[in-house]
Amino acid sequence: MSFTQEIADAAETIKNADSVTIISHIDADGITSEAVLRQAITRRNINLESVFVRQLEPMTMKHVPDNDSLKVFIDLGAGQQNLLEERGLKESEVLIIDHHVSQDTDTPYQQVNGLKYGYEKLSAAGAGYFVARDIEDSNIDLAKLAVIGNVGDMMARESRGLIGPAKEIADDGVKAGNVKIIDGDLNSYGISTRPLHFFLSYSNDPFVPGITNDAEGAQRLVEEYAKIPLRKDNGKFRVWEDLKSDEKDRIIKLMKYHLIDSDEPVAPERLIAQHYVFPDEPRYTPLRNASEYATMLNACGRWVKPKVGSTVCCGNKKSREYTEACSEAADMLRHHRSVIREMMEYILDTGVKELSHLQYLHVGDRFPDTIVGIGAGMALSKLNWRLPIMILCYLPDDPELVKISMRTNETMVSKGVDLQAALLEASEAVGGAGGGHKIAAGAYISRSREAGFAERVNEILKRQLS
Ligand SMILES: [Mn+2]
Repeated sequence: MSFTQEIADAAETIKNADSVTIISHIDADGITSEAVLRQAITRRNINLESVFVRQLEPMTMKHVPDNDSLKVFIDLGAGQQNLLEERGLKESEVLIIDHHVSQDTDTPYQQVNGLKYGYEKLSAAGAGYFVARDIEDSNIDLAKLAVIGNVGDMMARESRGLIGPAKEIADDGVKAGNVKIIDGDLNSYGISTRPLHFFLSYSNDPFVPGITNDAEGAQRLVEEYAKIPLRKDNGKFRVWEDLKSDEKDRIIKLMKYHLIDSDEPVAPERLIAQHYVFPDEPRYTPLRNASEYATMLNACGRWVKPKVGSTVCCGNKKSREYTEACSEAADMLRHHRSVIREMMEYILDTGVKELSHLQYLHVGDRFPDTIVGIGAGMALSKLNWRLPIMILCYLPDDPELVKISMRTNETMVSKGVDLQAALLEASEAVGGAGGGHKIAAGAYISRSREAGFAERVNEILKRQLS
């Protein structure tokens, strides 16, 4: 079996189905996965129903309908095949499209998963896109959504651009005309919406002395040193996307000079990344580029309205439904940001506890567990970046569990920090479960095993850095 064969078989399975149920995850990758498949399936006039779940577990399995439709599990399912078996789902009624580690079960469910072919930087939306493209060549317009899913799942993060099959998808988007790849751009978030000086001052990985967390410093760099106007003719602040390429180059060059003042050497290439812009979306909105679009979808998911995100993704732009979904998604994004900011301020005001290789704080049940990881990442940019941050919180719907979220940065990853490995080891040792990426990871452990957990993780980080 090859990945190409898995994709072709999956396309065949879908084409032969009378009706399909998509079961997907509520984050940016899951929402774009659903939107890609939804369009590929409805374009063939196959009946379709979609279900979103926070995670696939015994409690949420009940949302999977009991009918004779083909159940397509996407962005989840590979690691929960025992649940599908327990539910009595037959091999013939299941298709899994996933990028998580697959579980061995007696029933050989049909699966598309790039992981076993070494494609670690391909998200579920990416795999789903290949299936959609196999169903019909004209589905290459859906590549744009898969780019958002890949970027949302941090597939571009380590290499500062999409690679391998995920890059092929971005190239399809260029062919389709709704994706523009911008090379050699600044590795920072908010190219379409953030006022220029804030955009630069939020840039924190790598930390740029005199610019990161210093909006005035960033403003001086733009106006005084680069001699670039901060505002447009109408008086509004410019955004990064407004800049001409020679203006961008001047700023990047100056940022590189600032890096010389770093406490320790930072490779200047770390400032550079590839961006994915969508020319068919309005300027100055989060819809305009992959990473801001992904944040908006994550906001929809985290405030439990994944279907609003999906409606935006499917982009029937003339419909009232679409317009309403866009404004609802924008509201969720605003709310999302304000709660995250509140949480970051709480972390900074309360103060973290520092261990030799870790800083941590328990926020109890003050904030929704779904945003704790992001708040941790933002707080880290204002704290000692050398110490990975760990935030513990309680879950509103499960009094037995503690959720752990960890964040670090590229510099620490390049020194050997691997949060996924650390949390996997530490949580398994206390009967919990963890996963994620080197730079960002999460875990669930029992409340009864909470004491001493930070010290346990600290020891592992110490070992990773030795
Ligand atoms: Mn995913």
